[in-house]
Amino acid sequence: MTATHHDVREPDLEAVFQATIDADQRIEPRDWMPDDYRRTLIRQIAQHAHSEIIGMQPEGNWITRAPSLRRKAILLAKVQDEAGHGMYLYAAAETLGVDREELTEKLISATQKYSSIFNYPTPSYADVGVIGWLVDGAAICNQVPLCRCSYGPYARAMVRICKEESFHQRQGYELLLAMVNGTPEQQAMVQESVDRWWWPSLMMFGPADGDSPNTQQSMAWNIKRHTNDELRQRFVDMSVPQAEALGVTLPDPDLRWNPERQAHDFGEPDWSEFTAVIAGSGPANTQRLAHRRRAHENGAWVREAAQAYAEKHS
Ligand code: BYC
Repeated sequence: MTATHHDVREPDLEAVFQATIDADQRIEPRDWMPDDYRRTLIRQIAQHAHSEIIGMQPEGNWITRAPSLRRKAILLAKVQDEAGHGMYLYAAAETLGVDREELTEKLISATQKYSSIFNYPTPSYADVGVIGWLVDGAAICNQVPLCRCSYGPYARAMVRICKEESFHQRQGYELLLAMVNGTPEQQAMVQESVDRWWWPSLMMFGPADGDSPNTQQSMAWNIKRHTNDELRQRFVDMSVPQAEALGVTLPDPDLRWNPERQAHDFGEPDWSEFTAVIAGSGPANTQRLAHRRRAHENGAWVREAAQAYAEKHS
């Protein structure tokens, strides 16, 4: 049998890929990459994009009921940023050879995941502040290291996203500061909301390291730079002084400073809840996907018109 050009070149290409990773440099769309590297990135970037799009819903719930014009303008801007983040991320995924249409189909048919956190309801206006503080805070912890991800288009998208996420976190914290300095009812609303969001925020970092099938390989490829547990610890350590400044209690009786480790010890999230939520039976999974599906169907005429316009002008 004669070796094809492809067979001869493959070991060289793989060596070039590995040398690029070893030198901590970037892989770009036209570079050769192993199939599993491509698959892992498509999986993670698609999930990330879907999370941004589904993540518009919990807070979007409050746009029409924000208590002032100022709060409404801030919230509108934040939710629009999330749509933008979804777009940057779908565009990054498209450089790997998938298209957005196909990814959207996978989202609305529930064959690709999105973050567990967006399957919880937002019954209280304090949730807008707590999502900004804790959920966007956790997102920043997780996403800042992704700015150094080995895949160029993803890393570059993350730089912009992280800048905007910092604004999101500040707006949440500023809202909470106003509420904790308000009436006793407002203070109680903040505490009640923190009680609901603390544990789901810790779950955003994914399963414990021993139960995370993807971490090791993703770290070897410089896609992930830290393990799930490392980032969860960093988030807890960051949140404790912020909770103190707000005068709220984090709902974990095991949370305390450990001087030996120079870090906080904390309790174990309820992993059975996490598993149920990512399997589709969280409190708002059905509602979130139904809403997304409806929005997609209602937007069909816009996509058709845009397509017809593009064809006319091509
Ligand atoms: N929720 O081996 P593991 C945002 C899945 S957007 C659902 O540790 P990996 C924001 C995981 O996918 C927030 N699924 O996986 C937006 C895997 O399943 P598959 C989203 C989860 O990939 C709007 C399995 O469990 N952020 O912040 O190495 C408003 C085993 O896990 C979750 C990102 O997407 C979860 N929480 O690590 C406000 C960041 N955790 O795919 C805020 C980018 C795990 O094998 N993603 N799973 O079926 C990542 O950094 C990583 O993908 C993760 C998981 C750390 C999340």
